[in-house]
Amino acid sequence: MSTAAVQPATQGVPGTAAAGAAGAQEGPGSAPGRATDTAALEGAFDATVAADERIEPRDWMPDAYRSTLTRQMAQHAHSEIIGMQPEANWIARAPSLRRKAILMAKVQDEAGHGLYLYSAVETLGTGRDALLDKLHSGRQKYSSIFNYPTLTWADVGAVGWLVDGAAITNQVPLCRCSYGPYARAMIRICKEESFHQRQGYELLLALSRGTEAQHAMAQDAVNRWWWPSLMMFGPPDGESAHSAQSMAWKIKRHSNDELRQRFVDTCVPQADSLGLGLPDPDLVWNEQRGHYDFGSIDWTEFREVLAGNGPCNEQRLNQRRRAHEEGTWVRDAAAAHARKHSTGAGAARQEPEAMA
Ligand code: BYC
Repeated sequence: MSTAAVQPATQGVPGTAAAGAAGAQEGPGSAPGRATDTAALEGAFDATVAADERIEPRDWMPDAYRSTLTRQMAQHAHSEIIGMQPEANWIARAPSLRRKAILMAKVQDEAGHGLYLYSAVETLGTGRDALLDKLHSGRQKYSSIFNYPTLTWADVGAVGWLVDGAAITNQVPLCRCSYGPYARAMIRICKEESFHQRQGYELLLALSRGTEAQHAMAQDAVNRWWWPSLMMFGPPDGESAHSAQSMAWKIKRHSNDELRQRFVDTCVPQADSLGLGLPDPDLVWNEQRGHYDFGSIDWTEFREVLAGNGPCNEQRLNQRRRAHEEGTWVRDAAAAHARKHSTGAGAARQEPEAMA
């Protein structure tokens, strides 16, 4: 999609809920008329959200809704793209052709997820160049999890099982997000994430049932990835700046702590089946709550990673900037090709038709 073609769509268009409300305008330009217009637009927006229908790009939406979505979706897109790096680290060293083919497909899927999401953010009026600029200059975040290193082959399994597992837990509810393009992108992404999670689980199972050294390697990877995976869900509810409003707008359907608990409850029996332990002595079933209790998360570590001081923050951003620079010729070539087809050869081909 051309970034230049995308403008913030702040006006309702015919056939949408917000446009219906805009149709109820009073005298154009008059102050009381403007106030009524805004109230009607807000009413239509609120009604759409309350009815569990989708807000679409050309519908009127509050500025804060637009900027919250732009922030979350952009950071989600950045996470997918940066998230290619830790696993790509192992493509050339995968232990078999089968494992290499699977890992390449997974990393390519992540590039695809980033692209669906960047396209979805563009429908809110911010172009891809501006989004990438914010990532490269550190003004927008990406998921904390990708600032940890993949030290052994077993880490590829742990990332698939735990990181993709956490991502699915977070993203399945996003398929019902109130913003249509995000919800639709998430449906497709979640299908692919399920494959990713299963490949990680299957890889870890093979190692766990392998030699003693392979089992130990799998356990070590799970020990290192468990706590950072729990941090993926964001700060505790009491410290989550955006949750309350995002839930009221039905962007988020569950709080950070609810999803974290759901993830823990899912993982414990899976770890048992894998024959691997989880590195938390406080992990215990609580009959009364109907959930597992778990130990406290090191939020100082989380904040440090967000502040840029994780083990790989610098490496990840430098690699991303380098990849962007090295891809300049590809973007230039694609733009030249698009220009040629909109003005030159393409236009010439259309002439006879136009004359007919
Ligand atoms: N890492 O008020 P809160 C994948 C920030 S990739 C970094 O709770 P919110 C995969 C948060 O942004 C999947 N930052 O925020 C790819 C906010 O800061 P700003 C990635 C975090 O938005 C490749 C501040 O902390 N998934 O699956 O209501 C290979 C306060 O937080 C994190 C998504 O992006 C974090 N973990 O809730 C394998 C899902 N947590 O923006 C796998 C979509 C919080 O004000 N995103 N922050 O500067 C979401 O669901 C929500 O944005 C979050 C946070 C749950 C992450």
